Amino acid sequence: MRIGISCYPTYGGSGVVASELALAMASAGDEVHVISYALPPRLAGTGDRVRFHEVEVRAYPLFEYPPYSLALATKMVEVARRHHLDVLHVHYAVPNAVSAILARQILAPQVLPVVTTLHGTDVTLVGTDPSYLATTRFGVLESDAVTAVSEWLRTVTLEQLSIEREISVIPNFVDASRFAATASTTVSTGAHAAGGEAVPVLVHVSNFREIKRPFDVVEVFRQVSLRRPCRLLLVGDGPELQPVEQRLIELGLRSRVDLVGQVDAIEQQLTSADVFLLTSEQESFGLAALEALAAGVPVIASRAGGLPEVVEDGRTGLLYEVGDTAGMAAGVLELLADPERRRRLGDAGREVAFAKYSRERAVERYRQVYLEVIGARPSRARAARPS
Ligand code: GMT
Repeated sequence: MRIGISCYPTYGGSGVVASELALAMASAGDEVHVISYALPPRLAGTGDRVRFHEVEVRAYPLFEYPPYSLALATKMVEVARRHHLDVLHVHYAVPNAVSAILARQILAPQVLPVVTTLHGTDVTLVGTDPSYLATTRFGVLESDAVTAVSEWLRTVTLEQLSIEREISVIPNFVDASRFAATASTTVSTGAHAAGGEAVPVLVHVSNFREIKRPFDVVEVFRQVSLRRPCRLLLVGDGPELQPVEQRLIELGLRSRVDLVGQVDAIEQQLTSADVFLLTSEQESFGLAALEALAAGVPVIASRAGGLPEVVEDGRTGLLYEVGDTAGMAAGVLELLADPERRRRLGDAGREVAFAKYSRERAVERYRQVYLEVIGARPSRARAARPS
C-alpha cells in the first residue's frame, strides 16, 4: 500500500504512535509518506524507510495567524497526487482530520480514503472547545474510518461530540525490541547518591502540561522523601516544568531531582527506575505508562480516563483517585519496601505490555482498517496513474 500519515511532530504520544506505525508499515514493505511541519523525533536517524514531507506555512503581513490547516491540506493533495496514495491516516483530529477531508475533496475524482485516529485531547479538550467543536465533529463524521486509542475515548467521543458513528478501538502499542535490554532489570538497583549509596528512583515522563498535574508528582515525591531517601527523575519538557523546578527549590528537594528534558530513547531512562508516577487529571490512554510497563517498572497512577484499561490495579500497578497524593505516596512506599512485590508487578506489566499491546497486533488492526476503507472506495487513483 501507499500510505500517507499525518501527525504532530512534537514529543507527544500521538506523534510517537504515528511514527512507530509508519516505521512498522515501511518495514513490512508498504510505501509510507509522513506529512507534518517538522520531522517527528522518532523518525530521526531512521534513514529513508519512511519519506518525510514538510508542510511549509508561509508567513504574510496580513496573517497574524498563518493558516496551517490549509498548508497541510495543500501538502496532502500534493503528496497524494505525486505518490498515488491509497489511504491517508491522520493522527489527532484537530486540524488534521479536517485538512484531510478538504484534501480528499480537492483530489476528486482521485480517491483518497481518510482514516482518523483520535488520541484524547483532540476530543476532550481542544475538539470540544467552542472554537473547534463544529469542525472537529465534521472531521470525525466525514472520515472514512475513525479509531480511538481506548474504550474510554470512544465512549467520550460519541458523547461529547454528540454523534453516532462506528469508532474502532485500537490501543496504542510498544515495540518490544526497544525494551528487550530492560527486560532483565525488573527490580532496579536505583541511583547512586553521593557516597555510593543506592537509593530508589521515582520517574515521571510527560509533556508537563497542567492536565498531567505535575505538582502532584512533586507532592508524592515530597511525602515519600520524608520517609526514606530517594531520587526523582523528570523526563520531558513543557510549560509547567519551570514552575515545578521552582517548587522543588522552595521545598529544598531540587538536588535530589534530575531533569533530563526530552529524550528519544525513553527505555534507557526507565532502566534505573523503581516506580513510575503518572498523576494526570485526564489521560485517554497513557502511552508513557505502557512504556514503563514494557520496561518492567510498576506504575502508580491516577484512575483517570483510559488509564485503568492500561494499568491493571493491583496486578501491574496501583491506581488512586485524581489528586490523592497521600494514597500515591503510601503506594510508592509500600512498593519500595517490598522488592518481591515490585518484581511481581514489573513482570506482570511486561507480560501484559508485550502480549496485549504488541506492535504487530496494532499494525495488523490498522492494516485491516486501511484495507476496509480502500475496498469501500475503489481506487480510481490507480487508473489515473501513468503507465
Ligand atoms: O493530548 C495530549 O496530551 C497529547 C496527545 C499526544 O499527542 O501525545 O496525548 C494523548 O495521546 C496519547 C497517544 O495516544 C495518549 O497516550 C495520551 O494519553 C493522550 N493524552 C491525554 O489524553 C491527555
